[in-house]
Amino acid sequence: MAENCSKEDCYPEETGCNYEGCEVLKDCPHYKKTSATETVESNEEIDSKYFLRIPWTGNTFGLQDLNFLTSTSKVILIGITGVASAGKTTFLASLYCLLRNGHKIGDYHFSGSLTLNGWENIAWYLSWKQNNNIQFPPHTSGNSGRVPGLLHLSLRNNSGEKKELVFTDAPGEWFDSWTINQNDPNADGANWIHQNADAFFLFSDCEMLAGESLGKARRQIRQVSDRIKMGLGSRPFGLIWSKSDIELDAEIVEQVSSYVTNSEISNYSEFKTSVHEGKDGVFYDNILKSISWILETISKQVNKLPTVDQHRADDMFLSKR
Ligand SMILES: Nc1nc2c(ncn2[C@@H]2O[C@H](COP(=O)(O)OP(=O)(O)OP(=O)(O)O)[C@@H](O)[C@H]2O)c(=O)[nH]1
Ligand SMILES: [Mg+2]
Repeated sequence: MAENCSKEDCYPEETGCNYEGCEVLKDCPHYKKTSATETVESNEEIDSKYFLRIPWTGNTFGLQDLNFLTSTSKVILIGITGVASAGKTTFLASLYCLLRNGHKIGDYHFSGSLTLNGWENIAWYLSWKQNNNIQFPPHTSGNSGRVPGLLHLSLRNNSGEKKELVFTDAPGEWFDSWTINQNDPNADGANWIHQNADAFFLFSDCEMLAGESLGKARRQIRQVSDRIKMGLGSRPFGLIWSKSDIELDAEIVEQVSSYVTNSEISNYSEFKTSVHEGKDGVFYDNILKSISWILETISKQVNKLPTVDQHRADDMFLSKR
């Protein structure tokens, strides 16, 4: 239920009334009238006189919006996981800035997004430097419910093949709760990602691992990786060494990496990334390579067509035995 509608899957403030198609919300039988919504209602009335509602706001998707997309296209949902402050949102914002500057993911280039506002909201911070210091997006808020904010990207290659990607931008607290107790209501969002994602990135925070909270950071990464590996199947699982501009002891890298891979993972890879480009742009390259790796791995997983026996190769109409 969004805001003031009594229907669970209706988000009138975001996408318009889903059930009755009401343009003036106060006419809708499902819309709850509270004193706090009086102002919204009168604004709605004025708005509806002059403006038409459109379904796309360009904001970060919710579940209802995802339905619109998945009903028409095959979508690859990429679960971005990791504890609070691990660098998840900054990674997404950096990816968007790279695409905005014309960089490609393998041979795919940016061809649109239904959540441009959502991307711009997080990338905006990286786009401004104060005294030559990068500004970071704010902490992702934990009260956004059971489903994470979803950011959409359309990619296209030179042969015209299209890929629709959706990234989850979830608060780290969800994964903290998830590692402690899967049935905790605060872990609902993390469970949703685990069930629905086609691929995962786990963020391993070099800053935390290099600092005083090494023990805690290492434990948290291990715990989230254990959860992800449960029922992972052949879904790609990438370990992102986020904030790789901060040097990490080789021994710690080895400890974390060997723990994550202590049981077999069918599709596993690691990438060192950062909001800083690194030597010869290596960290930016790795952001793009990580997504490319997911696309390649998933596209290899299509079933091979069985060969059909032919009665006579020279006569296609006699192809049945
Ligand atoms: N040195 C360095 N610091 C970074 C980098 N990326 C993020 N940070 C720092 O880490 C903080 C947290 O980054 P976020 O991207 O908000 O982390 P998050 O995982 O989205 O955090 P939650 O939304 O709280 O779950 C930022 O405010 C920066 O201070 C990086 O590449 N290098
Ligand atoms: Mg965040």
